Amino acid sequence: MLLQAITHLPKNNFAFVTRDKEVEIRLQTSSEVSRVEIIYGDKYDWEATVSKTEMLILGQDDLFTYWYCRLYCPVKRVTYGFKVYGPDQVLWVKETGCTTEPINDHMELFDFPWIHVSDALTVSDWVREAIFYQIFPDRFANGDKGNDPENLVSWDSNPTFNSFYGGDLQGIIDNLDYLSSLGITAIYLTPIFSASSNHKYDTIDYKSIDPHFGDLSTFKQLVNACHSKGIKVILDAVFNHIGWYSPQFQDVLKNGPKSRYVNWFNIYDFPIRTHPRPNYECFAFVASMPKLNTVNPEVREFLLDVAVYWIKEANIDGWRLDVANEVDHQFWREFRNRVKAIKPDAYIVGEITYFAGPWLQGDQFDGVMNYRLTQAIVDFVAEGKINGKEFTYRLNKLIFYYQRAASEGNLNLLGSHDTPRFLTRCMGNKNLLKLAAMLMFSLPGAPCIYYGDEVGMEGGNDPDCRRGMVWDNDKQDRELLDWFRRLITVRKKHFAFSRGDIKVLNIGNLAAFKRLWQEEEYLILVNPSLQVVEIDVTQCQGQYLDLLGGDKVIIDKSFLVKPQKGLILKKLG
Ligand code: ARE
Ligand code: CA
Repeated sequence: MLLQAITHLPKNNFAFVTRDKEVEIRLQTSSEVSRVEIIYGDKYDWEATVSKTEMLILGQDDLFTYWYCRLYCPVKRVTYGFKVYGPDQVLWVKETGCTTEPINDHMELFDFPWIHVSDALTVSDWVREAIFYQIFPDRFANGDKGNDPENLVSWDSNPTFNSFYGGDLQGIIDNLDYLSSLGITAIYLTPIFSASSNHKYDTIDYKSIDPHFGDLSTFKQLVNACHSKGIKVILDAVFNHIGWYSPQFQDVLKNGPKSRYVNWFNIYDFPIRTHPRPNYECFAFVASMPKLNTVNPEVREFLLDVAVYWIKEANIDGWRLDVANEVDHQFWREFRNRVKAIKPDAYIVGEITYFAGPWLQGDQFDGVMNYRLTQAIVDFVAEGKINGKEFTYRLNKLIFYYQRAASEGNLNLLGSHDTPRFLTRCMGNKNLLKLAAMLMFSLPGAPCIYYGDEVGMEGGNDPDCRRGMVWDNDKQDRELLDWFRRLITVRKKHFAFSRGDIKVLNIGNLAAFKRLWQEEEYLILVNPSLQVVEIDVTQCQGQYLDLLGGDKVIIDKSFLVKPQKGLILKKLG
């Protein structure tokens, strides 16, 4: 048996609180392990409490098998070890190592000392069940010509880095019925505070709405109108850096080392230069975005006040955190405490394109923009760079590396204002976009539609992915819109998709997984390839209802999934 493949440590993604008195324990072994039992008990009452239970397979890939179980622990603590069945031997896995010695007492085992729900990462029901819609305000709808910037370009022209389209908050208010009828329950707006650029990531004043978008009163109207339709609103917190034209950075430019804001930034030397590269810390090497020194208590207080202000003043429902992984963890811990103190179910979602486990332990974010999943779906569905098997492996890893609540609290997306649009990535092949959407709407995590994807908008990298929203019915792909509407309806109607367990299957060269909720069972099969895929039916025989097509489907001795075809099936009986 490959001993070095056996991996476990309490806390983090291997052992975490799921709810009061319950922990989920996971173990990674080599794929040759056929069975694992967990031996567990209360260390203060070992003899009387020690028991044993079978672990289940969460997923498998070419190298590993990922095991899990949930333990109910009435005394809120648990000490445990594993019995691992390999091809040639049975071993006991303890914190002190792997031995052939059975577990006799608790001394050498793993310990989860106390189950504190207050330490757990938990996900609000509204987030897990939400259907998000991302809006880039300058490009969604122009509802007020009176606030238009000078030098507007025409709505259907191709974006450049500096073009303004005139979209605003009133435009969003005017189109809330559209979002409602689509089934949207939350919107995420990229920055709306005063800033010079069209994207507004270079903040001038965090407490005022950019005049091109409206004012405080328009924003309050927007939030109220959303709330009355059951739509939550989250804003973009750009706290890693501030804008060149902010009063703070302007003061530093003017007064140099004597500026009272000099310690708000990390400036290497004076005078300030921007070429060949800025001589101060900034976002990437972007001179117009000087990085804030969030270790400075004054800066922290300034930003935390902003976070609280918009919840109190306008009743927003959460924050998306820009460049979240480049701001210190301590700042985010304070941020969480302050935000949750006034709105416990506020959604805090970080922008992290890499593995985000350290931010998803319960003390910082509720979820992250799940770009790792986006990438897997792009590679598998849009670009065909990986096959079904490799996609399954990546999905397994994502599920195993994150706590369950993190997977459910992540924001799943097919693209954003920073990436090419999905339809463009699949060279306009609408079938592939439909399959990708099927995955997004049936996996754990809140799906987020990037404005216009639902009507077939295209666009390459930034800034091309930020074209004006297509409102003309004749130019919208109504059939695609209907597909999105149906997927949203299915997701909302069946709780399994937002709350159920997931079991990824390796049953052929396609994406296949089950969602399980109470007595209900769903099977999702997605084949973006140009080949017919025959699946191994042993794990999924039965009668199903096709939730999108409405037909009855029988999976019996053999079953074929057609090329570029997907199914969302509900098991009958
Ligand atoms: C734009 C162009 C640049 C150009 C620059 C010129 O994209 O190519 O050089 O303009 O001024 C905002 C604007 C952008 C603008 C940028 C800088 O929206 O249009 O750039 O400011 O002025 C990484 C970070 C991630 C970050 C992306 C952009 O990890 O945090 O880069 N995303 C946020 C926002 C952006 C925003 C900023 C940060 C800055 O969502 O919209 O940009 O506030 C791979 C990498 C990631 C990388 C990602 C890029 O996945 O692994 O690390 O993300 O690509 O999408
Ligand atoms: Ca306008």
